[in-house]
Amino acid sequence: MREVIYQSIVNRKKNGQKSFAVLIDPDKVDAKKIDALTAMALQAKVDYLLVGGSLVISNHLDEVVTQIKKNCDIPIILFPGTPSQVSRYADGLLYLSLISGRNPELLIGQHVISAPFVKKSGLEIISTGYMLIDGGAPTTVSYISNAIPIPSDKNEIAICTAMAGEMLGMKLIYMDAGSGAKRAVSEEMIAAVSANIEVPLVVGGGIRNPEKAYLNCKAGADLIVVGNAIEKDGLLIKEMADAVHAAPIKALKV
Ligand code: 1GP
Repeated sequence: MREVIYQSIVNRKKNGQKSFAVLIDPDKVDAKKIDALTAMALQAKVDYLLVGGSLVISNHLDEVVTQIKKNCDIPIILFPGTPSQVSRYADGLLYLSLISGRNPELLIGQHVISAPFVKKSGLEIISTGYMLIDGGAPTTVSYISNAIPIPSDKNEIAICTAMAGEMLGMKLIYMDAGSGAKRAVSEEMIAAVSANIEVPLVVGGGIRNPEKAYLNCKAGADLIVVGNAIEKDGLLIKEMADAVHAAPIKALKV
């Protein structure tokens, strides 16, 4: 199986470079908006574009992906909230298992049903241990997943969950406070988890300013994902990307 995107994430981590991804929700964009977003993303040297949402209502995922492709060569990684969110026009797909929850459907059930379809897509599949962290209020993903997020101050639970995910063979660990979270994942929790795993650590949910993106990287995040804040203010793309790319290599020791 291809590992181009994954290897690029790993290599960037090895070289001490932090990565920045913009999350595009297909429900919230049209062709004009995509053109503007991709132009800004190229200019800001965004590393990856994630496409997906917990509840995609519109039925134009293929159009969104091809429209992005028309304008730019930034790798497109699907971040599916449901098994139907697969487009063969993308480059890769985060194959998410909600390891922080105890809902068997999201741990393995939906994967069994969608496996033949996902495999046939030809996309680079990146096995990802997805951990939902309490962000201060219910988010779409916490409601839809019917799973209790990890309490935001329970660093030990987060550490053990991430370690288990890594030992089960997951190639990325993604800590998410949920899109539009009131409170982003704390730097303390990021540092604690990052000190205990070797695979790249993705962090997202409720990151609203470049300072927080920078501090998350300094604490040990390898890939920062921002959606909402950028939907509200496109100019943040460059500031966020610069902050992430300027972050130091060494994780804080806890
Ligand atoms: C959500 O991590 C992503 O799954 C991004 O969250 O939209 O709050 O930036 P925001």
